[in-house]
Amino acid sequence: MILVTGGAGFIGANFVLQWLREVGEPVVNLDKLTYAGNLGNLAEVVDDPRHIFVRGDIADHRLVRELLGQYRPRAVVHFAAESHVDRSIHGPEDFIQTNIVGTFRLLDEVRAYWEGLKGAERDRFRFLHVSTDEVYGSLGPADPAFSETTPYAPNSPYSASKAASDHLVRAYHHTYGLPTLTTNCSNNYGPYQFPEKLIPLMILNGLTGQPLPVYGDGLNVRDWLYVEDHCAAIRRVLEDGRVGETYNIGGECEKTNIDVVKTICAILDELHPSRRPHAALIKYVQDRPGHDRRYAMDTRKIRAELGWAPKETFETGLRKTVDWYIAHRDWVDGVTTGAYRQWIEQNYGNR
Ligand code: NAD
Ligand code: TDX
Repeated sequence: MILVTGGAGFIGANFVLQWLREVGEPVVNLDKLTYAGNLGNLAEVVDDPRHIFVRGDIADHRLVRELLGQYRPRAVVHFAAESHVDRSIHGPEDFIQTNIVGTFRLLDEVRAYWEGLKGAERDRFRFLHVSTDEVYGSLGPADPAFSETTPYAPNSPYSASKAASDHLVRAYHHTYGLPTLTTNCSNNYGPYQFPEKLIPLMILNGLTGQPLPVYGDGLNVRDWLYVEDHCAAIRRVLEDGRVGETYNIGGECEKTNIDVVKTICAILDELHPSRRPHAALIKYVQDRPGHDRRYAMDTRKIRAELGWAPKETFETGLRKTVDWYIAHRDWVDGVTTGAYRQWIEQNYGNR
């Protein structure tokens, strides 16, 4: 049994689905179902007895203690977070509460649980913390990619809150010996991503003929990774990563935002032709405050130590993603009309 937090979100849900398909070990999935959590992401496993869903907050000491005591997981994989940079600029409070206070409370309960384990159970226990490349700050055009020893320099309330959570995880290892692992990953894309993030927003706006808002000059650079490749990397780190270490994960696939948007437009022109080319919808808009210019990940450590490498290229992954959004109109409608939210409140509102 493993305990996953945030497993109804984009990456967490992809992880749970891949885990049940390829590993098969049961999962307890603790998720608060914020606006970003969607049980529709887990429809495939709704009747699967290996998946136990619990609606709740990682900051709820008592609930976390109960779940650890009841299910006795051999590992905790921690995805739960507020994840959107723009939201963190407009309202940082939730980011501090979940990403910092929530991670702290979770760590504290996990520490007490781990300290109570004995022998082999205690030796094999792991706490894996899922984090981001944004903690390292912003690169200039000629700077080398971020490595695991790049100093932290977060620039947004989101990245500052993730950096704080990374430091807490580090401290729990160094101070209490908790067997932690931290992964820092670049920008993900793929199925089930909430359409506030660049790629699904552009796909859905393109499909419905709405403007494609590109921030600033469109030349900010991100390093893109298909979500299934990220999930596979997390599994490798969980199984064979060295305790106390951090591992950078990324596609080594740097693209300017405008390139990404134009590539999406070209795929849409082919798969969903319209009267005018989709690129005519591109609209340059006001820049994000404090917008980091460039992220790039040096992934030599995970490749050399754990033999991980991405399977998808940007071209194959992006095409699959556009296909997925076109083929899953029900999911898209649920997310865009708020129907899934109503369903969650009806089914989970009182728990
Ligand atoms: P997401 O916003 O899609 O999902 C977050 C999930 O966490 C949601 O299901 C939400 O309901 C849940 N959650 C939020 N607050 C909670 C709380 N207090 N208690 C329990 N559950 C809570 O995020 P994502 O894009 O899937 O990101 C998952 C993790 O990966 C995050 O930690 C994020 O920082 C990290 N990450 C994301 C990316 C990316 O490109 N999306 C890249 C690198 C790292
Ligand atoms: O409408 C848009 N127009 C635009 O130009 C949006 C939503 C974004 N952008 C730009 C901003 C970024 O340079 O596209 C780039 C990607 O933006 P986001 O999808 O918001 O991602 P980013 O800010 O890079 O952060 C993401 O990657 C790292 C995730 O949201 C984080 O959770 C993760 O840690």
